[in-house]
Amino acid sequence: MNPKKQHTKSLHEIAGISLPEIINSKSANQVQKWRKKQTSSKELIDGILTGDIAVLSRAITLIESTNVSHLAQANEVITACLLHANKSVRIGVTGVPGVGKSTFIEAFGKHLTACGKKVAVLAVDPSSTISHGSILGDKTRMEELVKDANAYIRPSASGETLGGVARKTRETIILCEAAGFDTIIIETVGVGQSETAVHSMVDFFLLLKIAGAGDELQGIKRGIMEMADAIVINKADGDNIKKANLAKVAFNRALHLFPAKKSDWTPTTATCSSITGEGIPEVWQTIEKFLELTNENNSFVEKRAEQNNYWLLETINDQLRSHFYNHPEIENLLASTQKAVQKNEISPFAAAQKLLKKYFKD
Ligand SMILES: Nc1nc2c(ncn2[C@@H]2O[C@H](COP(=O)(O)OP(=O)(O)OP(=O)(O)O)[C@@H](O)[C@H]2O)c(=O)[nH]1
Ligand SMILES: [Mg+2]
Repeated sequence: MNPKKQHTKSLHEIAGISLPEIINSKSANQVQKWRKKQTSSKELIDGILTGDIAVLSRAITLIESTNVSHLAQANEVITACLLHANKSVRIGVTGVPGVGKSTFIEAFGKHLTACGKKVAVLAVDPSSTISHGSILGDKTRMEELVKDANAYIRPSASGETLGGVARKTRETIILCEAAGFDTIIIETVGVGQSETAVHSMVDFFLLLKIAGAGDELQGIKRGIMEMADAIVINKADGDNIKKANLAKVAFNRALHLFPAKKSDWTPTTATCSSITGEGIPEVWQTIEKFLELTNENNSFVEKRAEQNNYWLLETINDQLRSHFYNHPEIENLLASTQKAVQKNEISPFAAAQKLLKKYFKD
């Protein structure tokens, strides 16, 4: 800072409460500025709407916070952003660990930004809810996309429950859309309940597979295939191309056995290589066709409305459940009641009734 300016400034300081010399006034100013930013919803909202990535990240951190005092502000920001969201396509990418989801998203994301799109990549990672880690490692798999000015990558939120993590991701989608991202990609690992959660927050659900030894249909959960709008066989490169094409035919045949989708969309199958980039533009063409159809027959907006309703009920269920289990008296009684039920001293129904009565009385 200009010493002269500093001198003048100090003239206005009230004697006795000036900053100790040991504090660097520049960093003190920065901290003050940052604190101020943290508390102002307006600044967060304005920053998001102008596409300021640093502000967007700060707002997402606020959403992810478990501090109850942040909840009201988070809700204020989300509500303001809602008006500006929804002008996007949300794509879910799932598949077993190692199938190449992150590598695919890197290639696909680069293709999209080259087409002039703004891409946000989020994740719902059930393992991070347990380990409290996040799939930060993915950022290293998305080396190119991380550097892309038109892409934003946010690792999975950690949390107590999948429901909680999913809710945060859904709210993060809204903020990203308000910040001008028109394509939202959500990666989730193909195990457990996370697919259902992701399926209910995206417009298009993409299942990644790799070719096996002709037994690809085995071990694949019916529910996941039923959710898929497209099955893409990844790693169709080198010696794998022939096997990938065979797998594609097998999946295509299997897909026809499922009932037609509400949207009238017929799920497609394709092959691609996330390493060579072969087949990647075609995946986007498929999604464009999907958007054309679902916008024409209105199923796009209908599905989003249904999803909103689903998340309303999900959130209520989630919060009621956690309020019940975190109730101090219930916490105390639950263990002894469980023991009594196990020993057949009381029926599960009668025991549940007793606990619920206790809960509702308080
Ligand atoms: N040959 C080939 N290898 C690929 C392709 N896509 C991904 N891989 C490799 O497969 C491995 C796993 O890829 P990831 O992108 O990390 O897979 P993932 O599905 O995101 O894995 P998780 O996040 O652990 O669930 C990496 O070594 C990639 O280099 C591809 O199209 N062709
Ligand atoms: Mg990954």
